[in-house]
Amino acid sequence: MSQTDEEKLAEFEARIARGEKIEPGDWMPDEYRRQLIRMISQHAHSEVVGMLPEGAWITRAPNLRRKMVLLAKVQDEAGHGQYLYHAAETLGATREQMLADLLSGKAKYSSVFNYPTLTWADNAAIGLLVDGAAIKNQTMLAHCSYGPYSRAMVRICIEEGFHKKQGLEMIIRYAQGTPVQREMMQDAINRWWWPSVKMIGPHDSDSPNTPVLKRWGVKTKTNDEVRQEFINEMAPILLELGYTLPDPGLHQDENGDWRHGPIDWDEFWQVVRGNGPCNKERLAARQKAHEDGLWVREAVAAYAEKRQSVMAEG
Ligand code: BYC
Repeated sequence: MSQTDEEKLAEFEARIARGEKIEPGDWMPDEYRRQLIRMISQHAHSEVVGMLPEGAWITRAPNLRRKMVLLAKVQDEAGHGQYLYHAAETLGATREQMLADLLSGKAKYSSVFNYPTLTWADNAAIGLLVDGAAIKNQTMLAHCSYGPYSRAMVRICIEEGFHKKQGLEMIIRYAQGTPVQREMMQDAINRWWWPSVKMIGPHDSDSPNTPVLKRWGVKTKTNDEVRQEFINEMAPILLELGYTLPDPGLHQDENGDWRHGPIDWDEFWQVVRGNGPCNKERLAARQKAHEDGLWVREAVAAYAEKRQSVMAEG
């Protein structure tokens, strides 16, 4: 006898409660599929757009070692985009549609990549703060209920760990460096602190997707919980190194948690809506890359067609 939708839902939720992974061919509620496609495709876009701010410094790295590290990091981000687009494809999303939505400006990607990288030290700040915030969120997502996303997150988190360490290494070096180096690093921290705090997502009271994502085991923590973990880790590291943070309200409470002051959410929503300092520049760069890559797509398609006809001829 075939199951009703209610029975299927009950079984789906029981599987999640038992800690089982949901796999691509399994029954899932339409809303679970929609939420995952939304989140995973936004995540993929963030990785690909996220290559741009640091990528701009590859030709200007201060030495060969730094250049090799940065090249490896940016290349990792391209790989993360690939895993994530594949994970979204397992849910029925097409690569063409996801890319069309990114290039037309319809799709969201992380707000944090819409700020400029003004000095070399910005790469250090991105490594520690942006990758650090991403890791807090992604370590949680590595335990998520959807198999392909959780497995992609395990590998991505390992690589992000290296990204964060290379950022921290530079931040430590500059703390011990000349006054000009320390000042350059402090300026980068001042500019990347709030975008990193905000990239974790709006306060729980303004986060419409969190309840359903928690119910179905995609998120296991709320945005504010992840943000608290991030600030608790970062504030002592940076203060210990002699840097300051651009938040006059930052303080440690009686439980040892580092509490932030008020967050300028209007600025965040402006960036999310496309009005940040670099939104237009980022989209233009992706559009140009897509146009420049047309001959590669055509060559791959022609090769595939030729191969198929040769195989058919026997
Ligand atoms: N930027 O209900 P909420 C990286 C949107 S890249 C823009 O809380 P949710 C790296 C949100 O989409 C890693 N939009 O949403 C790469 C929603 O709008 P829609 C980036 C944002 O999904 C290169 C609305 O606001 N990480 O590591 O429960 C170099 C309401 O929000 C943002 C990921 O993508 C934002 N920051 O929670 C270096 C992780 N925040 O879609 C590093 C995957 C929120 O309903 N994503 N919005 O129209 C997630 O974990 C979750 O989607 C979020 C938001 C925590 C980001």
